Amino acid sequence: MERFQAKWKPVRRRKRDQRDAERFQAKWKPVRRRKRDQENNQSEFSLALFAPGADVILFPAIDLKDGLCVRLQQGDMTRATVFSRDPPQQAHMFEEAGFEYLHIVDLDGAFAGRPVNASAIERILEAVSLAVQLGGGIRDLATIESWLEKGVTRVIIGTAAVRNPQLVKDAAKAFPGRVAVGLDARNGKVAVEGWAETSELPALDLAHRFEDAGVAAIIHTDVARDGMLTGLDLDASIALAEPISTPVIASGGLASIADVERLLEPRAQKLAGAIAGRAIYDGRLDPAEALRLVRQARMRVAAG
Ligand code: AMZ
Repeated sequence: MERFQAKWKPVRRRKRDQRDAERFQAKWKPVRRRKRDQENNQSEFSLALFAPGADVILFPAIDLKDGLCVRLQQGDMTRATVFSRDPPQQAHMFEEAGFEYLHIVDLDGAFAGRPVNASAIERILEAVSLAVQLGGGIRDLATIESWLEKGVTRVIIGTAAVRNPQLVKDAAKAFPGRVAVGLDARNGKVAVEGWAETSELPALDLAHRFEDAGVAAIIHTDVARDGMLTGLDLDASIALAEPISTPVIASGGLASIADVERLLEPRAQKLAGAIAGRAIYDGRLDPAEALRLVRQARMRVAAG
């Protein structure tokens, strides 16, 4: 940790100077973006969203390939369907539909090991005031810090959580509540590098690895189901969530309102939410109906 601080302090100071300069420009920032920045800076914001049992969040997904919104099948870049050529407009539609938290993946970034669709992501951040979690190609602290400063609510670390677990621990400590782990499972093992590779690491081991690190959430994706509309594998996500205290978000295969109903059943109460992709884009899941169920469930929890 000391070495980490020594290495990162000067960068932080530089960033702070930069931030001071930016304050002068703050009044020129679009109102929407300022609202989200404020919320992100209230450190309890994302933590409160994940108080156990208090909330379930349905995240609409925007996966970016070559600057466009696509859905893949099982993470295969050769099986991509373009659903929108205008990512900010897509994000705006999700905001208008009533979603509160976007899930964005820089697919080219996940393969390249560095951000590739940064300009599309920055335009999304300017266009909406939704909270945003972002993954794909985030492999070092400088990239994490830079995205958080640009208004991303929390970053998702996938490959580096396997290859460089210390990064997750350092980042979670430096940015409490703002670091999530992407746990992409193929046959029980963790997939990395855009899912082009499968590591030897069992998914359950990765979940346990960060138990004390202060990670905000684990996003558990079943690679075989992703984009296939087969239904979520809630059993697997619940089994992963049961022995750990980190909130788990289920992903991969969400197909219809039935998945949302099952997510809200008492047996799934350890789950903090789910990601919806293709089902929204091709009209199988009506956002209004899904969000109504989520809100009803919240009111039930609030009423005790
Ligand atoms: O669909 C894919 N091929 C894919 C995908 N959706 N590959 C990676 N990802 C997502 C993970 C996680 O959110 O689900 O990218 C993120 C991990 O990126 P990285 O660069 O940290 O491994």
